[in-house]
Amino acid sequence: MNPSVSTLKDELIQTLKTNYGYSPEDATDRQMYGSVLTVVQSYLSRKRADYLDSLKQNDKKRIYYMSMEFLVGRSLRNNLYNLNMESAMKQAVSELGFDLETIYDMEPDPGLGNGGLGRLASCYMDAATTLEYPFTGFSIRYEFGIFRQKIVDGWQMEFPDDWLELGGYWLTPRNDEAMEIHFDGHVEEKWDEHGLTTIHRDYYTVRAVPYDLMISGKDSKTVNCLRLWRAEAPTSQSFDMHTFSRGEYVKSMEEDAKAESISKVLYPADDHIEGKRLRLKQQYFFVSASLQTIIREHLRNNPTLDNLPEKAVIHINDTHPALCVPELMRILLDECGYEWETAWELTCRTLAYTNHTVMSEALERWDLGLFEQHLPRITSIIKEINRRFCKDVFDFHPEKRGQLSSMAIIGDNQVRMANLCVVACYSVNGVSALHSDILKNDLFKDYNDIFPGKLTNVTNGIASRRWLCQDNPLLSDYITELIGDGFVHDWDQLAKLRDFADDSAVLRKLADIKLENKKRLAKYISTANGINVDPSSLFDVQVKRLHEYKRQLMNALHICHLYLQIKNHGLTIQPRTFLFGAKASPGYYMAKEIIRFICALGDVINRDPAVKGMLKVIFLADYKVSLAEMIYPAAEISEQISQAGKEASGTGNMKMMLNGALTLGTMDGANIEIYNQVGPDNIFIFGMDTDQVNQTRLNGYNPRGLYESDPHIREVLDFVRDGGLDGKNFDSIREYLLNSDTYMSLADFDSYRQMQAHVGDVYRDAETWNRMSLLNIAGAGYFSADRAVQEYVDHIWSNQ
Ligand code: 26Q
Repeated sequence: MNPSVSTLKDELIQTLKTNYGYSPEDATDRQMYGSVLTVVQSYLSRKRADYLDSLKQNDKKRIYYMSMEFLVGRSLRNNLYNLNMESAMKQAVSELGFDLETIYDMEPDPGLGNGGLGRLASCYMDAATTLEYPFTGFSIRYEFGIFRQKIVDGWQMEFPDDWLELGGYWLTPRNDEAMEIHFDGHVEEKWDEHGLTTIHRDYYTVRAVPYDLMISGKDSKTVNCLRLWRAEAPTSQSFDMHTFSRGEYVKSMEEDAKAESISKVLYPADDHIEGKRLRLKQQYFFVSASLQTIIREHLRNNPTLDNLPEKAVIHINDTHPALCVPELMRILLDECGYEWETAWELTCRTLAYTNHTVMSEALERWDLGLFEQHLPRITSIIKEINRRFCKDVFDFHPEKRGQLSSMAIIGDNQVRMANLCVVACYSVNGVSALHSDILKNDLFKDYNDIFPGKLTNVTNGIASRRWLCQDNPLLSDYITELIGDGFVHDWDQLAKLRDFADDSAVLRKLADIKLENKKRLAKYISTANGINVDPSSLFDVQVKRLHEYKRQLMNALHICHLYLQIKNHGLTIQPRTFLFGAKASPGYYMAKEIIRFICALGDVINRDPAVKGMLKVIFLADYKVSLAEMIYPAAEISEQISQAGKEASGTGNMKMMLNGALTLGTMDGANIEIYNQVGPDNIFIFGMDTDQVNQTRLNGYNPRGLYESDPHIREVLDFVRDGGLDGKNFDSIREYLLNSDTYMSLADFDSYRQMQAHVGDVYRDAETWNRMSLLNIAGAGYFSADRAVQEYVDHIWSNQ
C-alpha cells in the first residue's frame, strides 16, 4: 500500500468534489483537511479489512485493554508515518496548493484522558499494533474530553473541549454492534428444579453505540481498533408511543438526555477520588458494553466460553474498569448458566490488573449504597465474592485473620476496588521497579503473602516512534545518519550512539538540533505568551499534571530564590528559561493556588530589568499531547522532582530523555531506572530517597525548623509574605509549606538548590553537556513501549 503522489492527488480531488462540491482551487483549508482525513481513513479501512481476513487464519490470543482514558493525541501524522505515506501526501497536498503542516495543526487533540495513565494506554496500543498483536482498546467516546485551560490573572479557568467537530472524522459509528446496559431496579432470586436463578427486574436501559478509531502499526499488517462507547437512549424509548400519546413528548426527550449524559464528559480529576454517581455509571456502562462485545466475539469463533482464558486476556488499566470482575461473573452465571466455581475460575484466569498509584486518597472506594441502588445484581455478586474470599482467608490463612478487615473487598460500607482487583485478577503489576516493590512490600503485602507470584512489575514504556521520529525529525534523521534506521524497530540499537560520545563534531550537531527545536518553541511562546525567550538559554522544563506530590511548588520556590540572589546579592547565573505546563483538577484549590503562584512569579521576573538576560519563567497554558510534542524536543532539563515513593513511574521523564534532555530528579518511580541506564554521571539526582522520606516522617518533619535555620528558605518565604510578588497575597502557599506540606518540599529544598547550581555549572561546559545528552538518548531504548508490551505479552498476557 504505497500510493503514488498522483494517486493521492486524484483521490483528494475526488473527495473534495463529492464531499464539498469544490475543486482544489476553490476549496478552503478546512475542506482540504476533511478530504485528507477521509482519504487516509479509507486506506486504514481497506488495510483493516485485509487484516481481519488474515486473523481468521491465525488464532492468536486477543488482548483487550480496558481503560477509562486513552489520550490518543493527533492521528493524522501518526497514520501517515505508520503507513509510510507522509512524503507522498505532503507533496500531493502541496501540488494542490495546500500545506500539510497547516492541515496537521488543524486537527484537535482528542483529550480523552487526564495524563500519564491515559497516554500510556495509547502508547501501548501503538506498540502492540506495530508488534502485530490483536489488541483492542475499550473506552468512552466522551463528547468533551479534558477541559481547555486558560489562565486569567494567574487563575486557571476551564472551558469545554469540543473535539468532535474536527476530530470525529476518525470515528466510524457501528450501530450494528450496539449493546444494551441495565441500571437500577432490583434482583429477584428464584429456586426451581435447575437451582437458583437470579432475575434483574425494573431496570432502565441505556444503549451503548460503538465508535471505532483505527490505528495502524508501523510497517505492520495490523490495524487495531480503539472502540469508544457512546451512550444513547434505547431506540424503543425515543419512539415510545405510550409516552407520546400521553403527551409527554418533552419528558421523553429528557430521558434521552439523561442516558446521553453518561458519555458527555471526562472527569478531570486524577488525584482524590470522589464517589460521583455519574462516574460509577460511566464505569459500568463501558465495562458492560465491552464485555458483552468480547464474549460475543469469542462465541463467534468458539463453541463455548470454557476456553476464554486461553483465547483472550482482559487488561484492567487501574481500578476504573474493575467492574469487569463482577460483570464477567454476571454474564457467565446469569446469561451462560455457569456454576459459581467455574465462572470464578474463568473470570480470574482472564483478568489482569495494573496499578498506577500507592496514594491512599487516589485508591477507588465506592459507597455500598450507591452500588446497591444502581447496580443491584453486580452488588450481590461482589458481596458473594467478598464472602467467599474472607472465608478462604479465615480457613486457609489463619495467620492473616487479623488483617482480614483491611483485606476484605467490602469494609466500612464501601467497596474497595483495588482489593477486588487483587483478589480476582491472575496478575497484578506495578509500573516501575520501585513502585512494584512498594506494592509487594507495603500496599498489597498481605495479598502478596497469600498469592505468591501474583504481583509483578512491568516498567512503563513510551511510543518512541511518536515521541522521537514524528516529533523530532531533525534528531531522528541525524540518528539514522549515525547508526542507520534499525532503531525504529529495535530501540536497544540507540546504544550504538555511545560510540560517538567523544566525537565533538557529532556533539556539536546534536546541540545545533536542540537549538533549532528551542527556536521553534520560542516562536510558539512568543505568540502564545507574548514573551520573548532566548533560545540559547537553558530550557528547564516541568510539564505534567499539577499535584502537590509532584512538587511544582519546590521548583517555583527555587526560581524565586534565584531571582532574589541575582537581584539582591549580585549572583550571576547561566541564563535559564523555566517552563511549566500543568492542568489542575478544577476542584483542587491548592493546585490552582500553585499555578497562580508560578504565574505571579513569572510576571515579576519577566519584566524586571535586574534579571534580564538571565531568568525567564513561562507558564504554558493548556498543556496537552500536541503541546508536549513541541516541548519535549526543546527540553534540556527534565524536572522529575516528586517526593520519593509517590510517582508510580512517570513517562514524561522517558520522553524528554529520548529527546536528549538530562533528568534532574529524585530517586522516585522510573527515575531510578533512568539512573541505572545512564549511570550516575549523566543524571542529576538529589533529595531524600524512599527510606529517608519514611525516616523523616517517623522522626517528625519540621518545616518551621527549616525555615528558621535555612536563610535561603527564609528569604524566599519572607519575600512572598511581604508582598514581593506584586503585593499579591500568597499566605496560602506560606501556610501550606510551613504547616501542611505532606510532601516535605522544604526538606529537599537545600539539596535541590545545590543540584540546580551544579546543573548551571555543567551547562557552561557545552561539550560535557552534549556528551551527557547523547548518552541519555543512547540509554533511552529500554523505555520503548515495544519493550514494555513485549514484557506484558511474555510475562502476563500469555499466561492465565
Ligand atoms: C478515578 C475516579 C474518579 C475520578 C478520577 C479518577 C482517576 C482518573 C485518572 C484517578 C487517577 C487517574 C490517573 C492516574 C495517572 O495518570 N497515574 C499515572 O500513571 C502513569 C502511567 O503509569 C504513571 O507514569 C504516573 O506515575 C501515574 O501518576
